[in-house]
Amino acid sequence: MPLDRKAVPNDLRAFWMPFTSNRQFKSAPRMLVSAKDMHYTTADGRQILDGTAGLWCCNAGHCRPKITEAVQAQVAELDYAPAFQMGHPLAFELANRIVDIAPDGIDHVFYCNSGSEAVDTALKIALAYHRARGDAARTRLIGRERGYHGVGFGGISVGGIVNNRRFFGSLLTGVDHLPHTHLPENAFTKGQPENGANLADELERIVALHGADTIAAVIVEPMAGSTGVLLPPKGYLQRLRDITKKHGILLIFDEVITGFGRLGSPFAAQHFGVVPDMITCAKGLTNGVIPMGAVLTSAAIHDAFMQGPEHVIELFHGYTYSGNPVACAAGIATLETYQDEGLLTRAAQLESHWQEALHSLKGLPNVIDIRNMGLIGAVELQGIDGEPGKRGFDAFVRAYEAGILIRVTGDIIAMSPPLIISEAQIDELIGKLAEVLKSTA
Ligand code: PXG
Ligand code: PLP
Repeated sequence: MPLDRKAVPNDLRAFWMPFTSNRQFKSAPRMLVSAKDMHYTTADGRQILDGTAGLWCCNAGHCRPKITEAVQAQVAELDYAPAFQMGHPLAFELANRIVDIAPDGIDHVFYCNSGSEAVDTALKIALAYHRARGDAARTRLIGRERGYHGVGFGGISVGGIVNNRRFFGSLLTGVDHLPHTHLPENAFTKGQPENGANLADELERIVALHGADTIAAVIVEPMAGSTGVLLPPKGYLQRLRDITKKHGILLIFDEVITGFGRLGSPFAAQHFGVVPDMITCAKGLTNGVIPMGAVLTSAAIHDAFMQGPEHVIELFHGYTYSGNPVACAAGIATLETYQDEGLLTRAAQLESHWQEALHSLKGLPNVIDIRNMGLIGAVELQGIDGEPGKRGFDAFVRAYEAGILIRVTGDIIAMSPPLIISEAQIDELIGKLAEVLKSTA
């Protein structure tokens, strides 16, 4: 008998769900069974407008034919090839295509399987790079408060989220943090905030404390998505670049969310006109269809490793699934879809409509801030005293019932729809959210 994919399981116990309130979910499941373009279909047959591109990853929308067909063909042609000491053509082709759309000065691609792995890979490359150049004392890593860099030990160490410190022990040593850039005086700013570029100068303080010659790298999200859409003040990223360069410190942009068109350029680095030494990416690289991440590096970093006897492995790092053929096929078809449909710059065209729609929510009950950039938006709600996250979570559940998918981080609603969204669908998304906010007052 063919598998009935629409059948809803009646035993939900075995699957321990990630970043989920498992008991709440299992008491009232939100089950998705199919997807097409801008919509999910639920197990009870409802259409849900996707306001989050899955988890910030389906930038071209869902079940796009070119990607589906490429994956189907590849899995039947070459399912897997060993990643170490062996190669297959698609891995090279995809790397070249990524470099083609990357900022000038970014020339090499190291594959992994997720954003978390990309972050840990980039941190390891930074340490090994300095060592390869005879600068082995540079071992410190600098992150930022409220940074999210995935769930590996490296990523949670440079990240700035209290729950990771509370639950998972002492983490990596030799890590310090910049202050976050989220200032109350920037509330309700449309687009990039004016105040706060000077927060980058805190790096000078950290350098003065530890000594530049002990610091390997600074890692930041050019725009912090996961902890509630925290925007970089005007001039901030340029200042970080200037200070890192002055002190020989590598700058890593974690573009797991901002990569692949989210801000209206292929990468945020291009949008802000600031080129880091490394970029981490994942998510939109394969439109979320097959897990894949990557670290993009400058030639200077890559070339520093290419020395010594030729049979020796230059970088002692890699994953069983680095450059998996099916993931590469998905990546190539994804980049073609982005290019065919102009999606890597479409957010720039939609930005003003998106911004005005979003800011029309100002004045609704409990709305204390609205932030936007590219095709990303956040609506911050006043938390309920003694029950942080409750108002946000209620809004999320009601939104799902109303037919829209949003994300919440505590009491902050975040949205990042597929880049194929129409202006009418933006109006529908924001209109339904307005009704939800009125009803959760
Ligand atoms: N870095 C950044 C900047 C991210 O946003 C990761 C690393 C980790 O990627 P993986 O593929 O290991 O999850 C992320 C992931 C949300 C949300 O709704 C954000 C992420 C993942 C899931 C949900 O804010 N960001
Ligand atoms: N654990 C064991 C026992 C392994 O043999 C391997 C890989 O061979 C790994 C972990 C790492 O797995 P991956 O390469 O998929 O990250």
